[in-house]
Amino acid sequence: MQINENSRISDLLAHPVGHDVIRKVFLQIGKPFSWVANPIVGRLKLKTLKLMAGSRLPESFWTTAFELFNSEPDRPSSGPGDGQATWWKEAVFYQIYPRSFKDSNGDGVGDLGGIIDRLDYLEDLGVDALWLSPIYDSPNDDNGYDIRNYHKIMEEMGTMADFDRLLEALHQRGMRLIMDLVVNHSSDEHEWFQQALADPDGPYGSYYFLREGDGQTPPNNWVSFFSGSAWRWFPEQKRWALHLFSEKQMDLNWDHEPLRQEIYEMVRWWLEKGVDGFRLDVINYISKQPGLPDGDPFVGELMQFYGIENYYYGPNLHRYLRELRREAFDPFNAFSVGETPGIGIEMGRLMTASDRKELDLIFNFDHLEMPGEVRFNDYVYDLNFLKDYYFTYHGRLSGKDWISVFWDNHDNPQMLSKINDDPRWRNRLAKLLLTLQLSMKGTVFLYQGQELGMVKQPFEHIEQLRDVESINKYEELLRTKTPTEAWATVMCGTRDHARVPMRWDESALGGFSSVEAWLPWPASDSGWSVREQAADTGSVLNFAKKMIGLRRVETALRLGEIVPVDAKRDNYMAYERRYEASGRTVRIFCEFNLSAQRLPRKTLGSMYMLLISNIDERMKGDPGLELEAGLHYMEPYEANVFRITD
Ligand code: ISL
Ligand code: CA
Repeated sequence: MQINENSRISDLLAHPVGHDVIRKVFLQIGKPFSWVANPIVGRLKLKTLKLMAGSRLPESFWTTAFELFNSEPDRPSSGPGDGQATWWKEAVFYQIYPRSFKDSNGDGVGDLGGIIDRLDYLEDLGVDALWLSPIYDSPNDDNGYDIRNYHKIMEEMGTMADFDRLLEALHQRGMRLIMDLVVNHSSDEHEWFQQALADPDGPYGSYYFLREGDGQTPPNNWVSFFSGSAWRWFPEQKRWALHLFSEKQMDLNWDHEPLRQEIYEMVRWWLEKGVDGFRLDVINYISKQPGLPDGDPFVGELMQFYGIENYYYGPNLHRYLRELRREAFDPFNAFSVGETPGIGIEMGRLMTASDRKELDLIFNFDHLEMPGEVRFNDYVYDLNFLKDYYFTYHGRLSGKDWISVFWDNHDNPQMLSKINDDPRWRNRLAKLLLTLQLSMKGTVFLYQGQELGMVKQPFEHIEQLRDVESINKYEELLRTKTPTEAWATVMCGTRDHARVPMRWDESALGGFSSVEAWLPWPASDSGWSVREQAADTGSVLNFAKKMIGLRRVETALRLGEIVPVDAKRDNYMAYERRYEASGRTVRIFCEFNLSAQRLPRKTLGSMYMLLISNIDERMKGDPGLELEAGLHYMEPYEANVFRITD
């Protein structure tokens, strides 16, 4: 069914793209989605809505929206899954940002040798698989997300021999490795782009988006995620080149068949080496609207990035993903997780349902900021929102769907700091977050430092930052704001919070390197290093190990159904994980106080056996008895996991 002016809001919400776009718009403007989801509003026709919105939503917006909705004829599949066991559904992944993990040769930059040195640590932590942020040859304009040579290891990271050693060592330990695949763009220093510049009308010219011009007006109004126009002018060639990210990250033209074939061949080359899969950088951006039309200004203002509706769910996206899987991933039975900014629940299902043969998983980002907020805003994150996100998400999935569970990575300040930066709660809240993540249904992706309760950094001025996004953003803000205001904004959202080195010990250089790191910590953080925490039974690190271990032994935590309990209750989150095995149901009960206040609660009976708690006293003595004796409240940020016996 086509979506048009005569469609009702309920028709729109039944449409995967319609549903996700409307949900996104409500997130963006900070209004509750329940407003449109209500049946009375649902009966309204879109033309009524159009009338009500009047000039606030220009005609061009409606044209853009209808085109986007109607570009998707498919509906997410329903019904049970194929019941096949797959390692990646049960795995705990650990993301390493190699520059900041461990330096092995004293140049201040983390490297492959450093990761090899710390494999015992990772194995002991209990993680099953590593994801490495890019380690390929790169001029490092965006720390390796600008690749110059896909077949070579970045000099700072080591050699191909080091890589082979790492892969072998991991496999010997029964662990797996996935690489970062950055193929929406390449570095401007990549040979393909150099060839394209040498002869823009030759074979490599079509590998990119090159457009003739006068150097004054870019071909369209699209903007870069790293500030300014998305077009860079090359005076010698008299051409513009498209770059959605930094001006050294040139977008590749996936509509050009030879380019796609080169990419598939490169992916096969790595899979032949034995890597177990890939995380695919901004993979939903690879198919651009033909003709690269201007972005709608209304959408541009709303989403903060002009042009985005022309490439975040492009016309050939599904086709290219299927081709990539068929040509490269499937022959090796390799795993894929797509990084997909802007993709909502239903569109995500269309990219990952097991019968669609596209990706295995995606990263949906809708939970990382509260409604109406962006990463650079100063606000407090409310865990009730995270609760609603997961309950809603799980409520919409079928047996063919599976999701990723994450909230920290190299692009985002730590969730822990966004929720409550009072040092009093750091230990307990870090443990709550680990308990929640590791008892949630879905594939867990931990980011380095989460197991230590790492937090945002007290950077003081822009010279301390290295990230191209932060530096460009600061420059851009200075045009309209004072330096103090500009700094305050950058400080809230800078990706460098997540990129400072791991602290291995309490020494000044943190045991990371023998010299000052490429991105030093602005302050010391006594008590929170790996060495200090390893020696402390109450540490976040030891808790993380226990919780990962619990997930490993409790099948219900990995594969069980998730059943929300008292879902409407504010500041309280609880669910059961249920798993049928040999005729009986294993039931695990997880409960969380989402606030910094005590929370009254009903006494749990003796059939609740405590498995883990972030309140040490709860774990002493006979947990069953103590709970029966009357536990009428939960402590601030308390998190418990019980087995329900009968
Ligand atoms: O920058 C954004 C908007 O503010 C993000 O939504 C962005 O699209 C997303 O973070 C993309 O990230 C990935 O690709 C980038 C790289 O800099 C990031 O580190 C990587 O995770 C370009 O390759
Ligand atoms: Ca090094």
